[in-house]
Amino acid sequence: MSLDAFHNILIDRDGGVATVTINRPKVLNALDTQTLDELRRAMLAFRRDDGVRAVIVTGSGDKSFIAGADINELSVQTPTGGRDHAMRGQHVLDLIENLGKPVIAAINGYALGGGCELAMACTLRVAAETAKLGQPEINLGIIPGYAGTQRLSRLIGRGRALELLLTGDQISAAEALRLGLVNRVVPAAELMSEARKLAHALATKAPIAARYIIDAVNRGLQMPFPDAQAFEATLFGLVSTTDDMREGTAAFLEKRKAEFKGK
Ligand code: CO8
Repeated sequence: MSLDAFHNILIDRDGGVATVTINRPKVLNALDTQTLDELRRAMLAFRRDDGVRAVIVTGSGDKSFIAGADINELSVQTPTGGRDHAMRGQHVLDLIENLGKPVIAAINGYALGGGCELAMACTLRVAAETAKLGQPEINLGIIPGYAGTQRLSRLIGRGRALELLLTGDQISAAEALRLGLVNRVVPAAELMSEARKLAHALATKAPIAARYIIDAVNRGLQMPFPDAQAFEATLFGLVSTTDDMREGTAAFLEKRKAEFKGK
């Protein structure tokens, strides 16, 4: 992937872990159309690249992860333009959610509106103690448009989601942890090292099993329970055909560490 192709995001590779940094510090890393498109292209490249086993998404600076969609663009939006914009954003977040490899949001500050929505599309969320999360759209006279109403209620439950959506309040990282909106909270100075440690640990796991787990959870949640069970069983059958299954079970029996190849 050519790094020159991007203006609003930075990409870093360290072994099997790719880190994407949203880099628009003057607007607290707000997502405009170009940034969303760059994110889309980066995610498609990661999906194709078998060498990428885990991805971290974070924001530049120490103040903001993503302060939402770019309000300069929202303020002049037409009804059809707004719908298209929302659908483009939803498509990019769907790509992140179903990348087939773990994506970790390293929430280094404000994760508001579209920023909180993007974090929720990630597989796991690690937040700095100083992070603030929320869906403040109602204060702008709008509603979330990147599926925040749906992911938030699925992640933390309908009642808690409605409270955050209707008040527009910002909550602390500690409160987000209590609600289940983030997985872990760490001191700000340790955020990136913790996120990298977690990403590298996940990158050593069996890639096909990781992909099927993400698929079984994400798609299974959209299905009636018996269909989801059948889907899980089918994926179980498929994973049983892999070299990684033979390697993982043999390594256990031989009391050694498994070396997964993603085959
Ligand atoms: N868009 C554009 N610019 C922004 C944004 C944003 N989301 N957030 C901050 N900025 C800009 C500010 O305008 C300011 O610019 P300038 O220096 O030129 O005045 C700069 O970033 C620094 O911000 P502040 O001076 O406001 O910094 P503070 O520390 O005082 O406050 C806050 C930080 C609390 C994060 C504050 O900036 C804020 O409230 N930002 C807006 C947060 C928000 O409402 N986000 C939700 C946006 S709506 C959304 O995300 C909907 C997503 C779905 C859209 C669907 C498509 C149609």
